[in-house]
Amino acid sequence: MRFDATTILALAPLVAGHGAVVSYTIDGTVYPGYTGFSPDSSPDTIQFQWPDYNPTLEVTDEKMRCNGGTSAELSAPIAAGSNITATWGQWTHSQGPVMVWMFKCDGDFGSSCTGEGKGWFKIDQMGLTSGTDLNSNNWATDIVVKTLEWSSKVPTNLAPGNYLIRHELLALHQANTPQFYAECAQVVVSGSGSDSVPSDYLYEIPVYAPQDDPGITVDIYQGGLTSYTCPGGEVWSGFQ
Ligand SMILES: *[C@@H]1O[C@H](CO)[C@@H](O)[C@H](O)[C@H]1NC(C)=O
Ligand SMILES: [Cu+2]
Repeated sequence: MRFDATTILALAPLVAGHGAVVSYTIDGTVYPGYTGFSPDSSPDTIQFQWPDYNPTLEVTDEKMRCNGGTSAELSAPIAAGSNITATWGQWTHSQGPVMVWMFKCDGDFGSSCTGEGKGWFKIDQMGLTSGTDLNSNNWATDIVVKTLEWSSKVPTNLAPGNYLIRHELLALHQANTPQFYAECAQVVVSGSGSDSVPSDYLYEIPVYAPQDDPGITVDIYQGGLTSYTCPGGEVWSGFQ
């Protein structure tokens, strides 16, 4: 294929503006993620493959769960109580929350653990980082703009087992046009914890909140708003 201007224009939507998690760091070890756009030559990773890093716009879209990926070949060990740091290849939107979710597999990874069912729970989230002004850069996603990273603690008392971990950025820079970006990876949690999450804190993805949830359909420019609540509930306070 000849690379002419038309080809470049056709590829441009894939590389402009948005972003995806491209690696994970756990206890100093870097686990490369899916590199995208080259499935045939991509090495095995702990991350679900994804077809593009365009935004997901509707809460009911299947891509909400893991950006279209279904499973990965590898998994990474993590001790309960350790942090996992996700790294994005690029990210440019400074308004919106970061939410990190996990899902306990019944057994093995692969086709028996695709994240279907009411099993997703949050381990970490942040909306505004400070102040009360939604029309500002005081948002968790601005930390990702500046560092291309987000670090989260896997709860110390989380029961050991195979888990999916899902990093979600929700970009709110276009009024009433939310953009979701989510990727998933496979981790094996070790430890002696016994916490399983109360069912009130478990969600199905999709759909963890209605499209008209005020945390999703919000005009950050309208004025008068002084607080922001992430959609999909709180991190369970019983976690340690
Ligand atoms: C570990 O993750 C927590 C959030 O769960 C964060 O507050 C803390 O800063 C992280 N620690 C490091 C060393 O990144
Ligand atoms: Cu974008």
